[in-house]
Amino acid sequence: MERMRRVFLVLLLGALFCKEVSAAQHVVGGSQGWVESADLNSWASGETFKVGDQVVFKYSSGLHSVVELASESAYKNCDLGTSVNSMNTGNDVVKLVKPGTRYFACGTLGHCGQGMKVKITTVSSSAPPSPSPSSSSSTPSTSPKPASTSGASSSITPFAYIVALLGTSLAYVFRVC
Ligand SMILES: [Cu+2]
Repeated sequence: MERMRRVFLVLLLGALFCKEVSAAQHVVGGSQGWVESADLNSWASGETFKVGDQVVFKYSSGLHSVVELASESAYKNCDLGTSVNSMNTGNDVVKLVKPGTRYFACGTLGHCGQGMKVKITTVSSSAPPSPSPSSSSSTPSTSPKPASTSGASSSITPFAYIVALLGTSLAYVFRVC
């Protein structure tokens, strides 16, 4: 029973991890949101944007907006005339569909010049942060913790078998998502 529970827990954690790896949501500015006072540069440099992730702009609709700019120079100069897209719902979701850099600024007069802009560089999602990309090395990486917490040493062999099975299924899960 105890063993089944552990297996279930690991699978559950695997599924949660899988979900996080496959699509993360990045709220621009963190808890502050899309506002002039947020340090958006620092926020962006602390995030890793991957293909499939979403960027969410949260703000008071009417006070701000989101304008996507076409180029680095437009971004630098706050040239809002080059906008390729604009949003103003206050909860705008942008999906990152391919690697590359995208430029966003606030459309309210003067806000971009005050620093209300952010550059999002998306990287390919083909390299997950998992330390074990191959299924053969994923088995030992998942086994030490459960094996060491197992009380009876006589149960290690069947338990190792379960862990091996688990490793394989986890590898399968990761490949699927
Ligand atoms: Cu603004």
